[in-house]
Amino acid sequence: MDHVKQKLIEVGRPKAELLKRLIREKGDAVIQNVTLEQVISGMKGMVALLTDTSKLDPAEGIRFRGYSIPELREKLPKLHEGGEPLPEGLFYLMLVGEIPSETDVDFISKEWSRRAQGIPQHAFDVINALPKSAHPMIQFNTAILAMSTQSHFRKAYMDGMDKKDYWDPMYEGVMDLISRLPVIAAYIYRRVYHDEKYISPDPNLDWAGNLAHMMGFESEEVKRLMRLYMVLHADHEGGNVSAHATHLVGTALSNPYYSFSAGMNGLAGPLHGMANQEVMHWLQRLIKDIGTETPTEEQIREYTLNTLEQGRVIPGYGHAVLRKTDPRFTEQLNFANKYIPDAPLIQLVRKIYEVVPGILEATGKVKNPYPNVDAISGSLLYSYGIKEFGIYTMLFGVSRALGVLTSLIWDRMYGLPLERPTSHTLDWFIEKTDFVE
Ligand code: CMX
Repeated sequence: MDHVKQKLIEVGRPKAELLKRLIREKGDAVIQNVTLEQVISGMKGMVALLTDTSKLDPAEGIRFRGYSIPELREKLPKLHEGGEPLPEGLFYLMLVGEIPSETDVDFISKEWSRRAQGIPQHAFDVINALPKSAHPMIQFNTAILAMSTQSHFRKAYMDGMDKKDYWDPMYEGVMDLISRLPVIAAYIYRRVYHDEKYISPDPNLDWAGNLAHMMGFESEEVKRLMRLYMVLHADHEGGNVSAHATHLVGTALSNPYYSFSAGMNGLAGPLHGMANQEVMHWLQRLIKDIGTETPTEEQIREYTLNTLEQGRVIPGYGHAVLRKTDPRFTEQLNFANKYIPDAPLIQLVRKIYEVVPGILEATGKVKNPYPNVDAISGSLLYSYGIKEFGIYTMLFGVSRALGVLTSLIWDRMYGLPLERPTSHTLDWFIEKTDFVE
């Protein structure tokens, strides 16, 4: 058994016992009252899930196992002095709750590199069967489902495995799946945008560096950007659409491929991960309509108001939980300010940041007028030469696997049951609230 798995057992078994005791002794404790508005407005703020990997504070932003993003950038192992942390280290942290050593990170890098070689040929065949014009998220998700023929979990279930051991084949499947996503994503990228000129993985590279390499970007700068991107998008507690969908489907004991695929279908929505592509369309139209890459604040104001008047949202702004600027936006802006301060799109992003929050605030209804992670991520990728917007959500998906699949292992470690909330008709809500029509 590998040492990461061994560590997971040491940490996981006592916690699973603790949870059982907690339910036994405190199962009838009331933890929250729920209002009608909460139910109907997307269950915002309703406590409904157990997720250990990360926690989102509305005012402070995300913490991964208690560590803020600046703390992660300081403490997680890096390949180079002053470089970005390796996503492998964040995965370890989310999985076992401790900052990994360089040896741990090196082990995961090598393990993922080894497992990535096992992608079945039919995963590539199903991608090739789709038209190149199919959105990369369609191709990505189709390949994810196709790879589920190799599910350890399904096999172990059919073999009659004891349910307290479900986490084990889940771990194996998750390690396989995460290892293979960069290969699949790079394959789709090269297929759609680079005449099917594929680049083989380099077993000596780290997970994110290898993704950049297989996409055709050899510079250390792009690899550094890819490490940052993969760390920043990895997890955002349990209630966001991609995490919640992955978890929900997993509670039916669906294998990690089915579960993650559900999450990726959610990520492909424009209010969630696809917002990074929407932002680029919005910026592109803004530049075209105004006729310059350097519009004035007044021109941005007018353009923004015009978008709102058409009943559309300003992509990259707002959040269901956060009530301040997303620290993932700030980290990316800091990165851009350090390495590419004069890039035209970065200058535009900065200017928009000065104008849009005031306008959204003035509507009186937008609860968070500030930018989220998607307001800058595409501009950053674009400025480094990754200009094909269509793959931005897929890159988000590769990263999001780290968090949601780690949670899936923990769901089985905890033995969480089938999720099955109750629904009611409109008449029921009317009656329940003594509403007079
Ligand atoms: N532009 C215009 N209107 C916005 C807005 C924005 N950026 N953000 C919120 N609003 C509107 C909502 O549409 C809603 O309007 P109605 O009452 O007319 O329906 C109102 O303000 C209240 O919404 P809210 O409570 O502030 O926001 P929600 O929790 O309902 O939605 C989110 C959150 C992210 C879907 C929303 O802010 C949005 O649509 N933003 C733009 C899309 C985006 O950037 N999504 C990416 C989020 C991060 C991620 O998951 O990747």
